[in-house]
Amino acid sequence: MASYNLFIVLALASVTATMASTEFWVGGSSGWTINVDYQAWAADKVFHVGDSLVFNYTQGAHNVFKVNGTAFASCIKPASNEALTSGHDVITLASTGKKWYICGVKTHCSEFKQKLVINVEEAVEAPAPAPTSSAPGIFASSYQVFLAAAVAVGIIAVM
Ligand SMILES: [Cu+2]
Repeated sequence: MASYNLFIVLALASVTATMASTEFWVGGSSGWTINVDYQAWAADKVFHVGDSLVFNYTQGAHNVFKVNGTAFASCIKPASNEALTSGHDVITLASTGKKWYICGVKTHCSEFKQKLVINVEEAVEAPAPAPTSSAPGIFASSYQVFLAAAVAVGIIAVM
Protein backbone atom coordinates (compact mmCIF):
# COMPACT_ATOMS: atom_id res chain seq x y z
CA MET A 1 0.00 0.00 0.00
CA ALA A 2 2.79 2.39 0.87
CA SER A 3 4.41 1.99 -2.52
CA TYR A 4 1.07 2.59 -4.19
CA ASN A 5 0.64 5.83 -2.26
CA LEU A 6 4.12 6.86 -3.30
CA PHE A 7 3.26 6.12 -6.89
CA ILE A 8 0.24 8.43 -6.70
CA VAL A 9 2.28 11.19 -5.11
CA LEU A 10 4.91 10.92 -7.81
CA ALA A 11 2.33 10.76 -10.58
CA LEU A 12 0.63 13.91 -9.33
CA ALA A 13 3.91 15.67 -8.72
CA SER A 14 4.95 15.01 -12.29
CA VAL A 15 2.04 17.06 -13.60
CA THR A 16 2.93 19.95 -11.32
CA ALA A 17 4.16 22.26 -14.01
CA THR A 18 3.88 26.00 -13.92
CA MET A 19 4.03 28.33 -16.87
CA ALA A 20 7.41 29.98 -16.85
CA SER A 21 7.41 33.67 -17.59
CA THR A 22 10.21 36.14 -17.98
CA GLU A 23 10.24 39.87 -17.54
CA PHE A 24 12.46 41.57 -20.11
CA TRP A 25 13.73 45.06 -19.35
CA VAL A 26 13.92 46.52 -22.83
CA GLY A 27 17.42 47.74 -23.57
CA GLY A 28 18.80 46.31 -20.36
CA SER A 29 20.54 48.96 -18.28
CA SER A 30 20.12 51.51 -21.07
CA GLY A 31 16.36 51.33 -20.80
CA TRP A 32 14.08 52.81 -23.46
CA THR A 33 15.89 55.74 -25.03
CA ILE A 34 17.51 57.03 -28.20
CA ASN A 35 20.57 55.62 -29.90
CA VAL A 36 20.29 52.10 -28.53
CA ASP A 37 20.38 49.18 -30.94
CA TYR A 38 17.24 47.38 -29.81
CA GLN A 39 17.56 44.71 -32.46
CA ALA A 40 20.97 43.82 -31.09
CA TRP A 41 19.43 43.74 -27.61
CA ALA A 42 16.65 41.40 -28.76
CA ALA A 43 18.85 39.21 -30.95
CA ASP A 44 19.95 36.77 -28.25
CA LYS A 45 16.56 36.56 -26.52
CA VAL A 46 13.59 34.30 -27.05
CA PHE A 47 10.21 35.78 -26.18
CA HIS A 48 7.26 33.61 -25.25
CA VAL A 49 3.58 34.22 -24.69
CA GLY A 50 3.17 35.16 -21.04
CA ASP A 51 6.49 36.99 -20.84
CA SER A 52 6.46 40.73 -20.38
CA LEU A 53 8.39 43.68 -21.72
CA VAL A 54 9.22 46.54 -19.41
CA PHE A 55 9.98 49.92 -20.98
CA ASN A 56 11.89 52.08 -18.50
CA TYR A 57 12.50 55.76 -19.24
CA THR A 58 12.18 59.20 -17.73
CA GLN A 59 8.51 60.04 -17.86
CA GLY A 60 7.88 62.71 -20.48
CA ALA A 61 11.14 62.10 -22.32
CA HIS A 62 9.80 59.13 -24.28
CA ASN A 63 6.70 57.03 -24.69
CA VAL A 64 5.72 53.66 -26.11
CA PHE A 65 3.38 52.88 -28.96
CA LYS A 66 2.50 49.37 -30.05
CA VAL A 67 2.23 49.56 -33.82
CA ASN A 68 1.98 47.35 -36.89
CA GLY A 69 4.79 46.51 -39.27
CA THR A 70 4.01 49.33 -41.66
CA ALA A 71 3.95 51.98 -38.95
CA PHE A 72 7.13 50.47 -37.52
CA ALA A 73 8.97 50.72 -40.84
CA SER A 74 7.92 54.32 -41.43
CA CYS A 75 7.76 55.47 -37.79
CA ILE A 76 4.09 56.44 -38.09
CA LYS A 77 2.65 57.50 -34.74
CA PRO A 78 -0.82 56.23 -33.81
CA ALA A 79 -3.29 58.50 -32.02
CA SER A 80 -1.57 59.99 -29.00
CA ASN A 81 -4.12 58.51 -26.60
CA GLU A 82 -2.73 55.08 -27.46
CA ALA A 83 0.65 55.93 -26.00
CA LEU A 84 2.02 54.35 -22.85
CA THR A 85 3.59 57.16 -20.85
CA SER A 86 4.25 55.97 -17.30
CA GLY A 87 8.01 55.67 -17.64
CA HIS A 88 7.71 52.06 -16.45
CA ASP A 89 5.38 50.53 -18.99
CA VAL A 90 4.80 46.81 -18.70
CA ILE A 91 3.43 44.96 -21.70
CA THR A 92 2.50 41.30 -21.32
CA LEU A 93 2.99 39.34 -24.50
CA ALA A 94 -0.42 37.81 -25.12
CA SER A 95 -0.07 36.18 -28.53
CA THR A 96 2.49 34.74 -30.88
CA GLY A 97 4.00 36.54 -33.85
CA LYS A 98 5.78 39.79 -34.51
CA LYS A 99 5.26 42.73 -32.20
CA TRP A 100 6.42 46.23 -33.01
CA TYR A 101 7.03 49.13 -30.63
CA ILE A 102 8.18 52.68 -31.29
CA CYS A 103 8.75 55.86 -29.35
CA GLY A 104 6.41 58.62 -30.54
CA VAL A 105 8.36 61.57 -29.18
CA LYS A 106 9.74 63.92 -31.86
CA THR A 107 11.94 62.00 -34.31
CA HIS A 108 13.21 59.42 -31.82
CA CYS A 109 11.96 56.57 -34.00
CA SER A 110 12.96 57.82 -37.42
CA GLU A 111 16.26 59.50 -36.60
CA PHE A 112 17.43 57.80 -33.42
CA LYS A 113 16.25 54.24 -33.96
CA GLN A 114 14.08 54.10 -30.84
CA LYS A 115 12.09 51.15 -32.12
CA LEU A 116 11.86 47.49 -31.28
CA VAL A 117 10.53 44.50 -33.14
CA ILE A 118 10.36 41.06 -31.56
CA ASN A 119 8.93 37.68 -32.45
CA VAL A 120 6.82 35.99 -29.78
CA GLU A 121 6.76 32.21 -29.60
CA GLU A 122 4.40 29.75 -27.94
CA ALA A 123 4.45 29.61 -24.15
CA VAL A 124 6.76 27.04 -22.62
CA GLU A 125 6.01 24.87 -19.64
CA ALA A 126 8.74 24.66 -17.07
CA PRO A 127 8.79 22.01 -14.38
CA ALA A 128 8.11 23.28 -10.88
CA PRO A 129 11.09 23.29 -8.53
CA ALA A 130 11.62 19.96 -6.81
CA PRO A 131 9.67 19.87 -3.55
CA THR A 132 11.78 20.27 -0.44
CA SER A 133 10.15 19.77 2.94
CA SER A 134 12.01 22.69 4.48
CA ALA A 135 11.53 25.13 1.64
CA PRO A 136 9.33 28.08 2.54
CA GLY A 137 7.00 29.17 -0.18
CA ILE A 138 6.70 25.68 -1.59
CA PHE A 139 2.96 26.20 -1.77
CA ALA A 140 3.42 29.61 -3.27
CA SER A 141 0.79 29.28 -5.91
CA SER A 142 -2.83 28.34 -5.54
CA TYR A 143 -2.25 25.83 -8.31
CA GLN A 144 0.28 24.03 -6.16
CA VAL A 145 -2.07 24.17 -3.19
CA PHE A 146 -4.72 22.58 -5.36
CA LEU A 147 -2.32 19.82 -6.36
CA ALA A 148 -1.28 19.25 -2.78
CA ALA A 149 -4.94 18.83 -1.89
CA ALA A 150 -5.35 16.43 -4.78
CA VAL A 151 -2.39 14.42 -3.54
CA ALA A 152 -3.85 14.30 -0.04
CA VAL A 153 -7.24 13.13 -1.35
CA GLY A 154 -5.50 10.54 -3.46
CA ILE A 155 -3.64 9.16 -0.46
CA ILE A 156 -6.77 9.06 1.68
CA ALA A 157 -8.71 7.37 -1.11
CA VAL A 158 -6.32 4.43 -1.35
CA MET A 159 -5.85 3.93 2.39
CU1 LIG B 1 11.83 58.62 -27.33
